[in-house]
Amino acid sequence: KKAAPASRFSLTTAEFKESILKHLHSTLGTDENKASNRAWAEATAAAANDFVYERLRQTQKAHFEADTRAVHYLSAEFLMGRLLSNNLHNLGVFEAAADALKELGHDISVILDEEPDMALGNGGLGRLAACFIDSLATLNYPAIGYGIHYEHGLFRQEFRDNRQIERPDEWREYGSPFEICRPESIQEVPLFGYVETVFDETGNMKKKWHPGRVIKGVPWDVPIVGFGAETVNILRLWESRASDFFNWDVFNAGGYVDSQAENAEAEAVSKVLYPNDETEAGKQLRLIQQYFFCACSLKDIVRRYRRAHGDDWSKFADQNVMQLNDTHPAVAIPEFMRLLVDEYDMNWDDAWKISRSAFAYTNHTLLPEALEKWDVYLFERVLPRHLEIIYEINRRFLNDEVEAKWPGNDEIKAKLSIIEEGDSRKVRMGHLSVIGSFKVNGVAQIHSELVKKDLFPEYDALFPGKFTNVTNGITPRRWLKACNPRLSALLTEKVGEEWPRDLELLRDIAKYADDPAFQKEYMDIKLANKVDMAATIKELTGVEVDPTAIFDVQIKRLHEYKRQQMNLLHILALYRRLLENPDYDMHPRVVIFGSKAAPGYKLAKDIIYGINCIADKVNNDPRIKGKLKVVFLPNYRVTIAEKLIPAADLSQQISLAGFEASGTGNMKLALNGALTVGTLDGANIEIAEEAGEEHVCIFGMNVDEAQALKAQGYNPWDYYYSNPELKAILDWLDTDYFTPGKPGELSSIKRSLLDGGDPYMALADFESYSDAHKRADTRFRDKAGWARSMIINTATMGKFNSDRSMEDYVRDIWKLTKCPVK
Ligand code: 26R
Repeated sequence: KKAAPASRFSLTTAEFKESILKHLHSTLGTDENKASNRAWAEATAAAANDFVYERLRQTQKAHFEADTRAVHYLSAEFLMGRLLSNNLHNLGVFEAAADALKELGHDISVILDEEPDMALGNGGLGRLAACFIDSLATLNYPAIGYGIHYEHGLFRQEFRDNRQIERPDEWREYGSPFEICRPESIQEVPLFGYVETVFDETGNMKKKWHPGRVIKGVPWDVPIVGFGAETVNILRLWESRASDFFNWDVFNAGGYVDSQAENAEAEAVSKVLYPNDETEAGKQLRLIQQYFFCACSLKDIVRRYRRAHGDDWSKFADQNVMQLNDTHPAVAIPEFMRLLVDEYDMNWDDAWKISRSAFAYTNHTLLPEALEKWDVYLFERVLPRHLEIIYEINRRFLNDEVEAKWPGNDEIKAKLSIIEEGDSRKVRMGHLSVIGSFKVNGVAQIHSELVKKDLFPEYDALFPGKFTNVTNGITPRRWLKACNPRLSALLTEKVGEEWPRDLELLRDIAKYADDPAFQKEYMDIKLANKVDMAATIKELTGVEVDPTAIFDVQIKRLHEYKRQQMNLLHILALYRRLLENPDYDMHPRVVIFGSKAAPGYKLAKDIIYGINCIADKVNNDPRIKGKLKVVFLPNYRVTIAEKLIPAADLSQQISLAGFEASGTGNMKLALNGALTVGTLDGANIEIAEEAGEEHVCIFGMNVDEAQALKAQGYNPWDYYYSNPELKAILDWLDTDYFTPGKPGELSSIKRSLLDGGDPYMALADFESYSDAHKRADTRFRDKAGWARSMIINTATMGKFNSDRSMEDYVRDIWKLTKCPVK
């Protein structure tokens, strides 16, 4: 049997089988009679790598020879998930591998389950970076992802007595077949110390940084296989180590033990991913992490440029663009200036011109607490020369550009300054990023408007045309083809096999939206996915759920602005209605959560606890006859998302309008057929536009209404006193109904919504939210109407292909040309 036709490798099952066995013997050093599942997985990965490395070599050769412009995607996070299944799909050999393993007596899904997730990211921003590098490789663009080789990715979540506890993630405890160490490209990174002013032979003033420490960055390359495997790009992740160079003195002084302590300190830099999502911690180690990977990456980029162009810097910005994934890598801007001015003796104006033509910045959040600011004293201690450079960037910006536009206006200067004055002076990384970039983009239409209107209005006036939008996207390879094989087969049968590249082709299935035979096929697939998911739920939580119930899904990081607490209130409302009237007219429903809370975010953890306690009560209450179930899946991650998304009926996207920059889970769920219950926020607006309002359940205040209510003075108590159901369920939280013998354990949730002022106005939107769920329930029971809506959702999500996002970036920002690889 031949492999799937998408493959450039015409490979028979027998050949693949032979290759797996060969690697089992000669790469893994084991034998088919005693090999563990893990060994089989590694042998399969090694067999795939034979193809991956060959295409990697060809790609690097083509890029070197063409010497084309490339994008460098700088991101502190890449949330890759598992790689083996994805690589097999993109190589076009998934079927061959499955058949080969089967003949060897193994089920490929069991073997694939051996692989831990590569969870080097928190959520949306990190997963976006992973989708983007998939698309860039698929579209044959020269691109490198640069990031941090965290030893521990996002923590593993467990529940103890219904509360979240965090355990270390061990994704590479016993090595990984998906990365290649490149010691030949190690970089040195200076830190701390002081700056000396010196004068050269011609009397020019120069700054000399005497670092207090040097650590080294070791690059690990993860091959990124484009769909069809024409291009294989790389993701280069830097691991920190003690510098041999630096440790030499210590060794000579006989300080063997001290040198071990130095090793541990240096290794701490890339040891663990900060699990904060949307709240800035301001820790020294985090700033060092950011500087560490930017410094390594820039030196790598400069080395590659100089290999081709020597001392001629005139083409640097023609050959290179550096995209900043949020402000986390913003320190790359002063680092690049330092390289040019201090190390390559360029004058400031020329250096600034090159730098400002080479950086672009993506903003992912408007939340004030997520906008990075560093204390000046901390910055000065860690990066003394960079602080000077930032001051100089700022001085010139304020004196030349701001002064020219608003002469003598000190108020505006204070507002636009990179330095925030006050009790403690701070470096504003967002301002630095805007000033130092040639383009700034938001991640969905409305978000990009708000970036201009509310976050950076004066910058928009000062730099017309700098601000732009690129709506996010998701890779249809992972988020439909690989994760939903049943639906994928049906789609391929109807529209052919090109849809994973050109998702717009799925529009064609809209013509079957009213065809009863197609509706049945589509809904049978949804049901089969739900049956599988029900088994997974049972296995992970012990809860039995009915696959014919509505699967009502909210999966995302836990944050007040995302309003999981509003979902919790709705569960209580349904439960109460069922208790008051056992015949309450609703279709059985399973409310499913997947979410991690930042370890220091008390209220978020209380909300998880609350949902788990309510789940215990609801799931075991015979009075409601199984009509309502609540499931909180532990340790939500990419791999759980891949299982759950194909099984979802409802997609909850319920942030307060104006706060969710885009969302990308919303796109994945809609593509797999789920109907959005959502606010007019982020990309929900564009999803509703594409699918048509009648195929989504929109509720709540829009951005203007939410801003107006806030401005007019929002009082949550008004809603508490005017809505008796809402009052009853909030008061319920003060009792011990869900925490027997321990009243008050859920009170913090109520308090945050009343005394706490309900900052995300959940109570204001509650009634409209509850009505949206009633509409969803009614529509679900209209079998044909529901099938039609699901089909339309799948058919109309073409816009959210991350390939389209990449083409937008290429056209408006990066200006790349494709580099075909033989
Ligand atoms: C500063 C630090 C603590 C920090 C802040 C915020 C660390 C990480 C974050 C995560 C943010 C930036 C994030 O993931 N934002 C999400 O980006 C997605 C991709 O653009 C959006 O879809 C999503 O709406 C947004 O919340």
